Amino acid sequence: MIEIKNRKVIDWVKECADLTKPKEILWIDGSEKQLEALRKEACETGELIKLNEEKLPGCYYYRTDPKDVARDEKRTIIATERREDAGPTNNWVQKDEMYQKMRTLFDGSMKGRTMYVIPYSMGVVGSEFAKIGIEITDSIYVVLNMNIMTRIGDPVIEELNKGAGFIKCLHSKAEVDAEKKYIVHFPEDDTIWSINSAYGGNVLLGKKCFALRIGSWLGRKEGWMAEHMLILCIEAPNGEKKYVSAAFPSACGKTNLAMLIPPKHLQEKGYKVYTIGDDIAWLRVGDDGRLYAVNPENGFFGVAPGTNSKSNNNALMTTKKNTIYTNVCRNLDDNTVWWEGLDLPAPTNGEDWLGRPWNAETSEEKGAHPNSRFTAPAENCPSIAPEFFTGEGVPISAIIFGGRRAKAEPLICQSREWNHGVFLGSKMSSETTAAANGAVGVVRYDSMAMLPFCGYHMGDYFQHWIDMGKKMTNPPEIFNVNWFRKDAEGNFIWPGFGDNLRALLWALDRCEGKADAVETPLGYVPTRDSLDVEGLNLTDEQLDELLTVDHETWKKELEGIKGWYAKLEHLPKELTEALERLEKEL
Ligand code: GTP
Ligand code: SPV
Ligand code: MN
Repeated sequence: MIEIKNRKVIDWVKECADLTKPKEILWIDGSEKQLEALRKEACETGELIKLNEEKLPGCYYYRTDPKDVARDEKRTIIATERREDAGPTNNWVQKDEMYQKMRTLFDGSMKGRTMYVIPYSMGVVGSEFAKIGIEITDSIYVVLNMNIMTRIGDPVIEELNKGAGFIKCLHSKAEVDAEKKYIVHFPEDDTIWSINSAYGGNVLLGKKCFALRIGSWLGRKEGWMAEHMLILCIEAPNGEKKYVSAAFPSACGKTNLAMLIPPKHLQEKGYKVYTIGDDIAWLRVGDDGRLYAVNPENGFFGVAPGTNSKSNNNALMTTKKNTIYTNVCRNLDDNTVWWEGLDLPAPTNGEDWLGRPWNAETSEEKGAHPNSRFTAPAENCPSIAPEFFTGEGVPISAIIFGGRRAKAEPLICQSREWNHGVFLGSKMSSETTAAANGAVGVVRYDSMAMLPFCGYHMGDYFQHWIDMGKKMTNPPEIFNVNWFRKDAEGNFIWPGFGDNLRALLWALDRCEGKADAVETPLGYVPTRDSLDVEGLNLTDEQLDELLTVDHETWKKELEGIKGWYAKLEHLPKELTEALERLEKEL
C-alpha cells in the first residue's frame, strides 16, 4: 500500500482510534493477499462460512443477529444544527447532542479488536462524478462487502494524497445491541456514525448513508442529484442505445428491471438490454442540456428470495463466484445456498437463516430470511454494460417512478412535462417490504422512492427536482409504472420481469412522439393497441384494468396525497398546482 500523506485523514483516523480504543489498526489496501487473510480469519472465528469451492468459487456465507436483518428506519437519524434542515420525514436530533450520545457509545467500542480503515471511492476513481469516503469499522464482513460494493485500494489513496476531500464514515458493530443501534448522519460535517448493527444498509456506509443521504444533501448544494435508481441501456435492433433510470422503493424490482432479459419475440427482433446500476444513480446536467447518470457502486447488494433462472438469470449468474450471501438458507449436503423461489431442489438437509436444522419437506418456516441478500461484483454480471466501467455518465431518455400497488396505479403513465413528472414522483406510494424493519404490505407515501434516503427536507428536495428541470434544455421524459396490480383473487395481472421491457419500449417510443396514448387526469396511458402484448394472453378486461385511471378510486387517492402534502410543511407551488389540476380533472 502506498503511504497515506493526507494530514486530515491521518488526524481523523487517530481521533477515531482514541475514541474506540482498538488493539490495532489495519489499513485496507485492497490487495488479494490482505483480503484473503481476512476471509481466512473470519472463517476461523466462525464469522463467515466458506461455501463449496467447486460450485461457488470464492463465495462465503454470513448470518446476522436475528434482530439485525434489515435497514432500521426508526434508528436512522439526520443530525443537523436546525430541525427544519432535516425536515418532517427524517428522525432528527440536534447535532451536538447526538455527537455526545454517540461518543459515549463509541467510547472503547473496539477494545480488543482490530480497527480497519477502508479508503474507498464511489464512482470510477478520478472520474468527474466520483467522490471519496473512508470507512472505519471493526467488522471483517464490512471490509469484504465494501471491497465488492465500492472501489478500494491505492488509486484512492493517491487521490487523497493529492488533497481530495472525503466523507468520514465510522462504524462499530459494538455489541450488536438492538436497543443501542444508531445510524447517524451529520451532513453539515461530511460525517456518518453507525453503531450496534452489522447488517448491509446500516453498515456499508458508502451505500445508502453516503451515496444517498449525504449524497442528496451534497447534490442539492452542488447542483446534482443522488437518487434511489437503477440505470439500464436498451439497444434497439438498429443498434441505437437509449438509457433509462428508474426509482422503485426497496425490494420493488430495481435489480430485476436493471438485469432484465427481453421476452423471446423482442430478442428475435434484435432488442438487447444492458445493466449499468441496480440501486443508486448520481445524475448531472451535461453541457448539451441532457441529464447524465452514473452508478457510483461497484457491486450489487441484491434481494435473494425470488431470484431464479426465469425471474432474473443475470442476477443468478452474477452470484456464482466471489459473492457473500447473507441470511439465506444453507444446503448442508453440498455446502451451497438456497432461498425461497430459487429453482433448484430445496434442501432436505439444510440450515435456515437462524442456523437451525431445516428440511424443505417438514419445516414450516422459511429457510431464508425474506430480506436475505447477496453481495456480488458488478463485473460478474453477464449483462453489465461497458459504460459501467468508464464512469462517464450516460444520457437519460426516460425516468421511471414506480411503486408496489395492488390497485389504483396504472401499468404505465407518462407525465405531461418535467414538473408534472416531479408531481407523479412526489405522490408515489408503495406497500412496505422486508427491506426495512417494521410491518410489511402497508401502503405509505414514498416520494421518488427516497423517503428513507433523502438527507434533508423533502419539500426542499422537490424544489431541487424542479430547479434541476430548469437547468435542462433536453430533459428526460418522466413516467410512472406499477408492475404489481392484482386481480380480485390477489394474483398479479401483469407478468412483470422480462415483459416489463414492453412498457419501457412504449415509454421510449413516447419520447420520440411515436406511440399512441390516451390522456387521463394522471397523464398519458397507452391505448390498447400501442402496448406490445403479443403472446401474453391478457384478456381485454385485464388490459383495461391495467391501463385505466378510475376516477372514483383516484378521488380517494387524492385525499391521501393531500394528507401527505400537508405533512411536508412547505412545497413548491408547481406541485400544489399539479395537485389542484388533478382534482379539477377528476
Ligand atoms: P432494493 O435492493 O431493496 O433496493 O430492491 P430492488 O428494488 O432492487 O428489488 P428487487 O429487484 O430485488 O425485487 C424485489 C422483489 O420484487 C423480488 O421478490 C422480486 O421477485 C419482485 N419483483 C421484481 N420485479 C417484479 C415484477 O416485475 N413483477 C413482480 N410481480 N414482482 C417483481
Ligand atoms: C434497500 O433497502 O433499498 C437496499 C438494501 O438496497 S440496503 O443496502 O440494506 O439499504
Ligand atoms: Mn435499495
